[in-house]
Amino acid sequence: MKKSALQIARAAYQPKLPKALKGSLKIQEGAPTQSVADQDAIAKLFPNTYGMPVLSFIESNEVKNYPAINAGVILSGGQAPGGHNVIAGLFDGLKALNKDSRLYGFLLGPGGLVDHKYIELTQDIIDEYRNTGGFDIIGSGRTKLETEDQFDKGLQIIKELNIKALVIIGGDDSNTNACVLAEYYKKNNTGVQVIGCPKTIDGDLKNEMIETSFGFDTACKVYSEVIGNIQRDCNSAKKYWHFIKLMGRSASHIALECALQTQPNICIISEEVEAKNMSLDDVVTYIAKIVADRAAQGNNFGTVLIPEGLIEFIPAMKRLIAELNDFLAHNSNEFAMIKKSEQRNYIINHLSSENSAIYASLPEGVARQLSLDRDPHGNVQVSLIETEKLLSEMVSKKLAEWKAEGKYNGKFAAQHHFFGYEGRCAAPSNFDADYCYSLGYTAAMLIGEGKTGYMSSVRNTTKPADQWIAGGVPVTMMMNMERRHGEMKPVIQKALVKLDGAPFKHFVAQREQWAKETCYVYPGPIQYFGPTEVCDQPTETLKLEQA
Ligand code: FBP
Repeated sequence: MKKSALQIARAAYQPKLPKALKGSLKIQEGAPTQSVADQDAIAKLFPNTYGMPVLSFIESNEVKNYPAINAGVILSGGQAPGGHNVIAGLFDGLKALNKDSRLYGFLLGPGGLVDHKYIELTQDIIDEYRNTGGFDIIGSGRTKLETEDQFDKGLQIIKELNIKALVIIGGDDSNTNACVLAEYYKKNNTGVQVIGCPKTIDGDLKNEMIETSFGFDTACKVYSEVIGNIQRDCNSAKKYWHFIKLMGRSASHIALECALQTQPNICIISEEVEAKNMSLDDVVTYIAKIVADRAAQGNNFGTVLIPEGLIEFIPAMKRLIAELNDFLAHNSNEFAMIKKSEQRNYIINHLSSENSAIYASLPEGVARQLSLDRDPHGNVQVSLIETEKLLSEMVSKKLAEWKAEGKYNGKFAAQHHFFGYEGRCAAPSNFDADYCYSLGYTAAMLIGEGKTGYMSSVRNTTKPADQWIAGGVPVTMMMNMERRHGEMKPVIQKALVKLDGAPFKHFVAQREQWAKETCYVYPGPIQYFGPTEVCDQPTETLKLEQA
């Protein structure tokens, strides 16, 4: 493989570890835990893994002898920068426990476990991938690991390879499944441990014990670099409004973080739209008003950040999607028989009158996305909906009406962008390189200590890495019951943007000024070498949350 100069130099980077992971360690146990909600239901569904304590690793003088351990690793779901370092940390941690330990990687996601597709990850392979972006070391996939048949098929290969523990690197849905698997393997006395690692650029797998999911830092820095570049272009030519959709399936953490880094003229936060019960027209009016006010000052240019999940947060749309989800889950066979050209009418004729009217009013492409495509976890594939175009077209229409009424006298020309995939496999920032390596190393230590049903956790992350606190959090602690595919299921509670949280409040305090004036910030590209204040900064979100 031909390597770039940066790749070659970056391979030598030694990720920083928390102090406790640098030598012998011991476990400090916290008090028994409870799930975030629905305690009785979750306790009943997870009798073997519910209520375990939070664990922290601390330094120790005691030298322990660990047996050689064979472990398996799976990358699940969307790519996120740093996945390779989780695997490198896991590998180095297992070897530190016992040099004869071995690591197997299941190929292309959870499906690799079920279909018995794997490779052994040797020192040479691991060294090729240290500090690189991507998940290509073993590939990723979105197969949902949920049936006992799948668990049993997995167990066959686990036994064949003498694997003692499985590490699942994934988002909220994948870690939910990891927890179900841990419970199943424990209930059946298989002796197989399951450990999760918090991954997703979306930043929505976080709570009081998981400060951030890995990949969020790098992805936001990549998007902020290009938003900054666009803003400089925009401020130079002064003739376009740029509508920029940002990835993040549900929560608006990415949009908010990028806004904090770049100070755009407008940033929509889906959670606020929902809380204020705004309609699509309200969102359009809000944007159009700022465009018109800037035009009155002679500024016919600006930037709008739009979270990709917006559509699902507009209350009327949310009600429509909820009914559609239930309807499609219960009538999937009949629906599959309907001709493609008839599907839209079929849905219009079967929904309640309010939802039917909203559905019928949507542009063809948006309607098709809402009704047809779901990922294996039942999510609407919002990254395929062109919300940035939908909004700019509606803003343009509204401005034309205002012009006719004499309320607006500017020029409106729009450019559209979607930043998503280009941020998911970037070479991890120093923060993600260190954080991921520490998460993987921690997972190895949890395995060494015989734990199962835990998520690897590294806290105190706004401090230097030396002071980070490594340990484990019971996955059941993060769970609640939610309606999925028309049924109540135990799932890890998704962390949405908190409207009373410091990052959002900080944004609100400044957004009027950013809308009126031109206060753009240009963060520039991620720096891997140089002074700490340039290379090692965590996200603004993390800094504000931990302040
Ligand atoms: P994960 O939750 O699996 O990390 O994936 C997140 C994400 O990148 C979303 O931001 C985006 O909506 C989605 O994946 C896109 O999925 P796909 O890669 O299947 O197109």
